[in-house]
Amino acid sequence: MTFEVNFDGLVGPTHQFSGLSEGNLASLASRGRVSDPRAAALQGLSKMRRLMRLGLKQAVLPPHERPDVETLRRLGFPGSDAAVVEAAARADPLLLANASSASSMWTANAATVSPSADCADGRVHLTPANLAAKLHRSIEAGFTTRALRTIFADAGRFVVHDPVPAGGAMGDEGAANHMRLAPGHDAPGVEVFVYGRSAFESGEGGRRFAPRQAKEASQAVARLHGLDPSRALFLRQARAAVDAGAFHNDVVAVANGRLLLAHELAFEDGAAAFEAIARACPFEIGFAIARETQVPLAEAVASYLFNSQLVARPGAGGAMSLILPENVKGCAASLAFAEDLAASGGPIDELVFVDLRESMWNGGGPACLRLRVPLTAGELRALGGRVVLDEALLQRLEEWVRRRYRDRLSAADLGDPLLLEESRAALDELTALLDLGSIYSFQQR
Ligand code: SUG
Repeated sequence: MTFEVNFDGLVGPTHQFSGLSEGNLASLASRGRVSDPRAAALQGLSKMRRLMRLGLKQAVLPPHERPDVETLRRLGFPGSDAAVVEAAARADPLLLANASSASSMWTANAATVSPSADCADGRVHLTPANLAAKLHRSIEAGFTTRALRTIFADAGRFVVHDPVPAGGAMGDEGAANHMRLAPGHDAPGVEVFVYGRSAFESGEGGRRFAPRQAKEASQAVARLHGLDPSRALFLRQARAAVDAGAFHNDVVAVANGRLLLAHELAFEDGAAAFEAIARACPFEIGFAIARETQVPLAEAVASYLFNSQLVARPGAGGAMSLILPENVKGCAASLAFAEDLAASGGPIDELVFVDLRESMWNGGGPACLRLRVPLTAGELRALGGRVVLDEALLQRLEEWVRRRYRDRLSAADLGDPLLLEESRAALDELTALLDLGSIYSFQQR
């Protein structure tokens, strides 16, 4: 028995809107908006409950400590922790915003995961993303590696690699640019890596936005995981998609089992890319492709239609649910496409809408918030900590959020040393709830 376990990122107490992600239209449009971290965290937990009620295994990854005092120290702000935060707020509020982002909630960017069925040594391989393209995200790699090594600690079953080297244009954005097609979670699959460009190419003038994922980083991950080269495919993201705001491939495509759901303009090679995927799969697969005439790319990016979670409900004979953001309801063409899909007699027979507005305003939909990890029953039992949710733990987490999180945060609040204190107190309590030990640096001093 193999399960799809979704590891969602718990939204951290400093969730806010600083417009940090060039190329991510929602992030830029939300700059300066007042955030509600408490609502953001509860919206995330509510999505987790929906997935659990569909019969899926649901787990969490802990938020990172923010503001990240260690990073601010490396940037030259001295003194006590409170002094560091205050000095950064005075000298460079944008740097402080970068060091305060709660972006670790988007765990589709935490790592790339290959299940044991795909890997030469029969273990589950995880490579934390270096997230080199954005300062506020690049500082996630260290703690993500630590958290994954705490949870996937059993070396007989799991390998957590180091992130691939950053620098130059060697960006790796993790599972958001990775899809897996397979006859089942337990069967060997075909892993599709989607990159924006080579790290070493030049002559990229005229682009609106720079792509984040390097081909060489994707290839390194496939090598590290010991994938069969005949079952790993590397496809280039369409420049038109990146320029339209698809900063990750999961904004325009999602796969599950034998089904790929995508926009026709997702890949640079157009129809040839879909043919290459079909050829690479030694099993039958189905495509649900939205044509530009049906759902224009700009609308797909605005609705986040393809940033849905596509999941097979356990015990439902392969029937799948599509977990969509509420935004889709406001976009007629996207909604019609999804409704047609669910009525077509294909594997998707249910649409589930979730309200994730706080995350969505930063460009994070249902699929961004989760890292999919297919695990056998034995692997599931071997996880460290207490991160797989049941209703009781979910309720404890909701109660913790209600008690510990602010419901209002603006840029000016980030310089408040009390926010750092409150966040640490919240995270300290969380490590006990999740039985993670003292994983945060502030707990180790
Ligand atoms: O990296 N937004 C994230 C959203 C990540 C979405 N993930 C996937 N598509 N898988 C990003 O652009 C915005 C933060 C800010 O602007 O404050 C941000 O980082």
